[in-house]
Amino acid sequence: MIVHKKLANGFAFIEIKNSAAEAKIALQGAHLFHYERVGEEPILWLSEVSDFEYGKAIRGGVPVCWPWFGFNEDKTLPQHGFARTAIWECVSCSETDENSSSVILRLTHSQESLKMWPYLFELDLHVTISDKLTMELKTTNLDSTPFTITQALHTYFALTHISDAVIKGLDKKPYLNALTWKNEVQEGDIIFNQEVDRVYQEVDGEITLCDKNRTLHVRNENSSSVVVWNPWIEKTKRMNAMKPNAYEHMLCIESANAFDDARVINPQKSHTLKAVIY
Ligand code: TA6
Repeated sequence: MIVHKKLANGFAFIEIKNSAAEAKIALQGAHLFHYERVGEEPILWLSEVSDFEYGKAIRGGVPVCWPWFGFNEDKTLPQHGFARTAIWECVSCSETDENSSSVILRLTHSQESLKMWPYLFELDLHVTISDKLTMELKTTNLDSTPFTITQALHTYFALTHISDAVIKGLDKKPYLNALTWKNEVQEGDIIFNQEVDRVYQEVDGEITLCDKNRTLHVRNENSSSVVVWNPWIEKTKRMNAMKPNAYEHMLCIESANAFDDARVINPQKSHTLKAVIY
């Protein structure tokens, strides 16, 4: 079942249900904000105090950071780009079988986007909902000149408690510590007892998130960078749409093309960032 719905304030989203899982995707930002496999707790974290109104990014789920990750050189432009607060169009909905549903949402250049980023583009997010969550973010250059993007599928995972969380698969990987702007190297598994904001590079394998009652895997394609973020106590207090204890129950593992992993896209060519969560 794939149904188009609206909240009382007109905020539009798509609700997907099949025999394997259910999901919800807002047209604003093509923002997947709910994914839950039958018989399990939700896999994506969603703030209890998230906004659901046009112009404000949903806090949680999978924000689409595009066409830049982090801050733009022009600091008047929104952090993590403009795609996540733009209104996308649903161009395809299909139910492959009783256990798998697929939607494609599209964003193309507009007068508004050209003021912030002077290129002609088509951006598609293809989401497949089954016992796996597959997201493919495809950028096509419709312009006559190459452009460079950085991007991320900024996935917020739901946790039983941050003290139980362990990330495996990044051992010995170099990372930029966004708290100190120093380059470091990961030693062993990642555990959490403080704010963590790291951009890992040279990532070429699967990442495993071990929680108390569940182990999840993230497999990326056409990406060699992964961002790991937990705001911990003090930064959570500074974040909008997060309750003070939110950091205890969320952890971001972001499938990215960020920093050194920026991608140049030539005219009429495409690049697809793919993430599979299972
Ligand atoms: O990906 C980590 C990060 O860049 C953090 O530094 C924090 O800013 C987070 O993204 C959330 O950013 P947002 O713009 O969604 O508030």
